[in-house]
Amino acid sequence: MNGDIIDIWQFNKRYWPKSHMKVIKYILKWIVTGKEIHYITGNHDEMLRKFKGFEIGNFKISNKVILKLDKEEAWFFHGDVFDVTMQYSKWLTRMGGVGYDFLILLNSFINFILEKIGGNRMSLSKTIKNSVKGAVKYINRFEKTAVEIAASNGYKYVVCGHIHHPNIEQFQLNGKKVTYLNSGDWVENLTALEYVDAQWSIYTHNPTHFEEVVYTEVDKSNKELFNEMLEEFNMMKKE
Ligand SMILES: [Mn+2]
Repeated sequence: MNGDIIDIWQFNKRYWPKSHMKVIKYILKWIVTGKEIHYITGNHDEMLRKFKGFEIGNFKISNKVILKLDKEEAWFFHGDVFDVTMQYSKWLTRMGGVGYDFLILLNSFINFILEKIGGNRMSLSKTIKNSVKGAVKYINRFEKTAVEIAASNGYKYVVCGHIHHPNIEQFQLNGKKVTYLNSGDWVENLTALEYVDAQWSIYTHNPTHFEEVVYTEVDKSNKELFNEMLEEFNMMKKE
């Protein structure tokens, strides 16, 4: 999990949908069944950076991870570290953080209006990323920086997130081949990276599949769980 899994700044005690709990349960199930899980910190869950190196069973929190994949080394990190070093353009470097979030908010508002008046939904951030010269430069610069550092350290793969731009691309630098990979996001692209049989690919989720999955299992509400506990205690009190 390559950063920004939980948006701690947006965290709200009163808003914790069952679908979120389901994801946590799923990850817990992986931990219990012995799957190795790395939680890499991002800028939205930067509070967890305090717990860098925390390990419980096969679950580990880190800022970066190096994995051996078929004798080659893959370097994983979120990517917000470049926000400081690139200093390319102030508003663009913040695109991965505040600026992008604002764009998504504005976008959902525009889509809300568009749907009301019978128009088609649109992706503002995709339009901006693909048409604004600076945005394209920002993405290129991000990719280049990652590839340069990966090449000088002898990593074959460099795997990032942060810039909401899914991509798999081969680079050649001073005779060294480096594959740049970006997992994209689950805000608008709904993408993840998969590595199967020594082959990388980008998984794209079909948004129409969400409903089917989320409502198949009947979960108990917090109130139901509390009442269950209450019953247990009441049973204890009986003479
Ligand atoms: Mn980020």
